[in-house]
Amino acid sequence: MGLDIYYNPASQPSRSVAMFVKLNKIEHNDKVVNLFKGENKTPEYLAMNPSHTVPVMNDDGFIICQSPAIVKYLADKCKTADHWYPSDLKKRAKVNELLDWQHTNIRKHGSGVFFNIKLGPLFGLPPMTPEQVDEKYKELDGSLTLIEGFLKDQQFLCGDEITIADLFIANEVLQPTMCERDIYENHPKVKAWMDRVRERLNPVWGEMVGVFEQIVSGIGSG
Ligand SMILES: N[C@@H](CCC(=O)N[C@@H](CS)C(=O)NCC(=O)O)C(=O)O
Repeated sequence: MGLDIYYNPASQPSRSVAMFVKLNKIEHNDKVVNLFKGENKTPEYLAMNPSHTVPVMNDDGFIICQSPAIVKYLADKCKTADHWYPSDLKKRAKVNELLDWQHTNIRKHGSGVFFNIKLGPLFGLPPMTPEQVDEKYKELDGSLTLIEGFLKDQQFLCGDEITIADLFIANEVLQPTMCERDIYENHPKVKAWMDRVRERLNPVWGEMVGVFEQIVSGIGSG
């Protein structure tokens, strides 16, 4: 028993949870779930999470299946450094605001580029038309412009200290950087912020992103 973290390094919310426990040295059991092999659809997994998504946390039988809820629970339970998920009511509300935003905005638009343009062809899907590709990048561009606005002149999204909002949003921004176009061209602040996040979270960031890159390079190669 103990704390089981079910995740897959190719999933953005999974990486955020897995990175958080590693960064904070929270004792846990890594349970990597292979989505390609349907390990998220076994009766045992579905009994934990009928929505068959990763990540899932099972803390001695207490199960949570949404990534931000997992990280907030662990931050409070393990009393991680206050900057991650501040106890100050207003600072915490700002972090929550960005976590809610990322789920329906940058997550949607970053995935829109990464899945349709990078992964689709690797899975044998027909290529998108140039107009469709432009449209996906335009949507992503809108999200990146909003992130530039959130950053203002701060080091991180909620101020000069890193929070769990940076962790989740950086994992979403990462994926479309693996496609052909330079998504930072008109967003130098986002690039500088991503560099800071990587620097702040290494070596954990680099290790997990490395595993993710290996998974992507293996797709479509038989
Ligand atoms: N809102 C969920 C999203 C989880 C999610 O969509 N996970 C994807 C991978 S990024 C997944 O497990 N997909 C497999 C499936 O839906 O069967 C969270 O934040 O935990």
